[in-house]
Amino acid sequence: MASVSRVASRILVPFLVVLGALLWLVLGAVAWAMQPPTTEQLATYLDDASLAARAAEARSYGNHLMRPELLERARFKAENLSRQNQGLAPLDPEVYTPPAAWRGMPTTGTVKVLAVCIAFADKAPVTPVETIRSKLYGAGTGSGFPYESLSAYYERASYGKLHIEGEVLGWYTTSNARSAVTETTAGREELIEEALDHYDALGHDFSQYDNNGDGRIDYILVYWTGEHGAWASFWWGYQTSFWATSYSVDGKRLGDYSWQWELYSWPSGSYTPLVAIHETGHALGLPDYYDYDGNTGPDGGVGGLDMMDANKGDHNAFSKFVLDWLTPAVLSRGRRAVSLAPSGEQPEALILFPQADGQPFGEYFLVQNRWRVQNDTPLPTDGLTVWHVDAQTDGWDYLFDNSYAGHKLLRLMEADGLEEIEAGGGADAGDYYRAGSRFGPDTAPASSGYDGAASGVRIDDISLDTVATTIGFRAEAGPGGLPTAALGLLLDE
Ligand SMILES: [Ca+2]
Ligand SMILES: [Ca+2]
Ligand SMILES: [Ca+2]
Ligand SMILES: [Ca+2]
Ligand SMILES: [Zn+2]
Repeated sequence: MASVSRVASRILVPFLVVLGALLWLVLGAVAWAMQPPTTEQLATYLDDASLAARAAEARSYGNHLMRPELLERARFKAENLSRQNQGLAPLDPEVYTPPAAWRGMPTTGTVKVLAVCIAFADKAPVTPVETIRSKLYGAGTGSGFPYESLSAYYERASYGKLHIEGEVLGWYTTSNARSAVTETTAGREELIEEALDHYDALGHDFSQYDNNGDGRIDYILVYWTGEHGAWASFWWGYQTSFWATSYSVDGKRLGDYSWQWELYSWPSGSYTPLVAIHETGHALGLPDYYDYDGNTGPDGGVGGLDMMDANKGDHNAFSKFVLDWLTPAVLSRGRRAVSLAPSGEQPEALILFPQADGQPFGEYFLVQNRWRVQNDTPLPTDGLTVWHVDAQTDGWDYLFDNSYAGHKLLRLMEADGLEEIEAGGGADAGDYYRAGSRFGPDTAPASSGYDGAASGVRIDDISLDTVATTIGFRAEAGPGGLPTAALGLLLDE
């Protein structure tokens, strides 16, 4: 009994702290992808000792891992950055083209996604379909910026590279009570197929949602009415893929889909696209950056400071790099004056890449200007965020993730030196590098690699231009790096 509660409290405490951080959220703590448990649910699961099994269920969905296709693409791009840095010709694009079967929703261009709204004989919907359509693909209803609309958010996040369009089908109401649905993967898929067959019979063209032409519909958002169930249970919110290969509609099989409530507190509340914005991040291939399990691996995720952590602000520059929305400048050797525009507005970031000569897709520091503009408007302050990325792979997956690995794939360096996130706490304004802050071998935290060796990376002389919203600073990369060449855009000396 004592050991059960000790294990449980090691899981519980970080979750509670993260839930506290969620109080930042405009729309409440109800909107993660594998949506996290509430404090009330945690108390129940501690009482009945079911928490570990539920955490295992959450892990089984795999939402904490990056899509392999993004991985391959990111590795290819990082290697080319390294080659560019050395004055070498770029690699043949064919060399690293991932298998077609790995492809998911395209990350650039015009992409059509489908939302299907399913109601039950005993659970009537509350939200008009027109409202959902406007908040997914239109201008929203004027409130909730920057989460007013799925497509508007991604238009900003991608600097106009990703245009999300689509359709909402609904409400389709089943002839039976919701309790007639079999609460298994097969039962879930049969329900979705029933709704799709209904609209197919009415003449809807589903082939338009196979944007990449691989024979599978890229991404469907499934909304359902009624009360939510227990955390990580059937009637909860998560993202997964179709198992059934026998089903097709208009010649297309089904691919990824997210499964979520119409309203968390159904029949109360009002619909928001915030969950859809996070889930679409998964459909694009991004992982969750929050910590699923305070009992294993590193703690604290990115402290809530990301759309793929606590549904907060913009996607970070690492995510945007792997999604092809920005290409960072790279400084591998020497000391340079750098000026960065806000990453909420301009596709700019800087990689301090001390291992560019040895492991081009290894470990590095990534710097971006997080001025409170566009999707970053809700963040706590203006300044630089510095990420410690360890994107080494085993040829298939990243070796590191933010839940279970030996250290994080993506770690926010805390300028205040308090290491609160690593203790399961939240990110805050103190974690931004602003005028007077420094980052280097002699600061806390230091710019060491995960092996403990000095990287030679320094950031200092930071100044914020409140008119231009740019941030100037001096950056220094390790002495062992390679010369920086042909990257004059951000590096002015
Ligand atoms: Ca059809
Ligand atoms: Ca497809
Ligand atoms: Ca963990
Ligand atoms: Ca801190
Ligand atoms: Zn998620």
